[in-house]
Amino acid sequence: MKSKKSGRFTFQSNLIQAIVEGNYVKCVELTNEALDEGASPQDIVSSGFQAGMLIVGDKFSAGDFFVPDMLMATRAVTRAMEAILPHLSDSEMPTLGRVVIGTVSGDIHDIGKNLVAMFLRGAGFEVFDLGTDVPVAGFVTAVKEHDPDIMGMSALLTTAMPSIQYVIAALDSAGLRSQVKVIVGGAPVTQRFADQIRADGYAPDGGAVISLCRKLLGE
Ligand code: B1M
Repeated sequence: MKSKKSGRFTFQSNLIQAIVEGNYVKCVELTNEALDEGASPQDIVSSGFQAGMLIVGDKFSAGDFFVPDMLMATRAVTRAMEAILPHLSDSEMPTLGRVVIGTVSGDIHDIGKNLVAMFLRGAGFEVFDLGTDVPVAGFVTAVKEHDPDIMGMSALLTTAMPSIQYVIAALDSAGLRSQVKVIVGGAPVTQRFADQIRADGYAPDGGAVISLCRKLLGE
């Protein structure tokens, strides 16, 4: 699956092009082909989905793409995500732990968060997905309701990153902070930021989230 010459996956450039063009039919077709040829869901996500969306974002920043272009690319990746789903889930697996996840207040980006939730479910975690633009109180209530081992917050907008801190402060005030491990992620989020706000962990992608959660639960 990896070309010896470049070290790149052979599906990569075509899949990236299909995402940038917002061609969801092609995107699903190429994802299925990559899976048939033995690429792992993690490879497809990082070398394809994330790489393609990075270009879409750059084009948006440069003024070459507009919101409808981003939405077409979103549709393409969302459809392709459905294709990798059966390759992740295994309902026979015992539950490794309970995770509550959501995109923080002010932010409606959900592709990465959905992928993280899919990866976690596939790895055997029970996941409660709170959706997007989740208010601070929504996270606190979910911790009370679901008693999760881990609570994950995703942010794609730099302007939404402070919400993560507010949630951690609210968990503290509610006396819940020590009961749950808090993990954070999303394109602008870094390990440094996670350390600054005293989160328990940071993961750069869906694959890394699984090992992080297992580590936090002492697996
Ligand atoms: Co928006 N957007 N967007 N957008 N958008 C970004 C984030 C941006 C970087 C684009 C750019 O300008 N280059 C920019 C933010 C700039 C900034 O904050 N500094 C931006 C902007 C400005 C905006 C609007 C303000 C545009 C406008 O309206 N003028 C607006 C804001 C809306 C809002 O949220 N209030 C907006 C809207 C949208 C759409 C609705 C059109 C659409 C989102 C659709 C959807 O999500 N359903 C959209 C999109 C698609 C993007 C880009 C192009 C792609 C995001 C994406 O899906 N990436 C994005 C550019 C970019 O990020 N490169 C951009 C693919 C995905 C697989 O990766 O989400 O990073 P990612 O997730 C990864 C990891 O980060 C990690 O694992 C995932 C899988 O490997 N991860 C976690 C994610 N969450 C995690 C949680 C964890 C651990 C790991 O633990 C809990």
